[in-house]
Amino acid sequence: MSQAPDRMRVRVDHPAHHPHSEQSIDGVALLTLDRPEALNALDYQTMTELVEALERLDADGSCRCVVVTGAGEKAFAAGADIKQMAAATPVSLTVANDFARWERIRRIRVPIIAAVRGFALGGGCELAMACDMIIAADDAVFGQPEIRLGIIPGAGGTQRLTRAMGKARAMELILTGRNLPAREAEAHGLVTRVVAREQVVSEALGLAAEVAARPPLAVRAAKEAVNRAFELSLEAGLEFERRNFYLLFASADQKEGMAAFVAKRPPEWKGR
Ligand code: DAK
Repeated sequence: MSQAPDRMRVRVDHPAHHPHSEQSIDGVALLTLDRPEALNALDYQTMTELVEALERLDADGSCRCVVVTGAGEKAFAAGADIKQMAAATPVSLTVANDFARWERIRRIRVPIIAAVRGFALGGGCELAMACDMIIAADDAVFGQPEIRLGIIPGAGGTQRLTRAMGKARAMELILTGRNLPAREAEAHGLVTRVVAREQVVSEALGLAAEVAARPPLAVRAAKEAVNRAFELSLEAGLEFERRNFYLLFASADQKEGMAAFVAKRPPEWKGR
């Protein structure tokens, strides 16, 4: 059944405390793909809301880390919306320029953690891989089933899965469309860690709170540098790392971090 078009499909929360502890989670935002009746399939509206929410949070200096998860029992996201995509033509895809939204996710500077329960298939798997880390439930299932629909992954699957797991494994998954259970995904380096289903969001929020407590300029530089490892030659990547390393010595937070270490006190970050 389709929903009323005016219903928001991405929920934005700013939890004040970690759900299972007193830990403050200042600076952490939780985005929930909220279309459980369609297994959070990423239709145009959902993708637009997701990208706009991420860009708003990225522009807001008080947000230091974002967690993205899926509502309901069954899925993080079961892919792009097949019903919406079925009638597409090369021309309609070119006009819609859907790839631009995915490109905008790639440009988000604040770290993003995917908290994956249940299915992360097709575009859902690609969205999780576009995030910086993945916390997976033991019932999580990853996969690129596009081949079974007569297409191939379109939002980075052939590239990111291959970089994460190597050619031999990515080929098998993409050419067969086989689902990959969480433990196998963990063994092959696709996910940061696997936890019990009930703990996925709290684990991701806890990790996000740790990242949010680190000096934000250094965090952003580190995210950017790690991502360059996938795009640059080793020489260019090392050069990029070194330049950013030098640059951070112009920040108040570098002075503070090192002074606090020497004085044996906790640092107070300024984000400058
Ligand atoms: N799209 C639309 N509706 C979906 C959906 C999807 N991907 N996945 C599930 N649903 C809907 C089902 O149609 C059903 O709706 P009703 O029939 O009740 O109205 C409801 O969610 C519950 O699903 P099922 O009844 O199928 O639930 P089951 O537990 O039996 O099966 C399943 C769960 C995950 C195995 C199954 O739903 C399934 O196979 N889903 C499709 C998975 C899939 O093939 N995903 C890849 C889609 S292709 C691009 C960016 C991205 C992409 C392409 C281009 N550009 C930037 C241009 C990505 C492409 C894809 O992701």
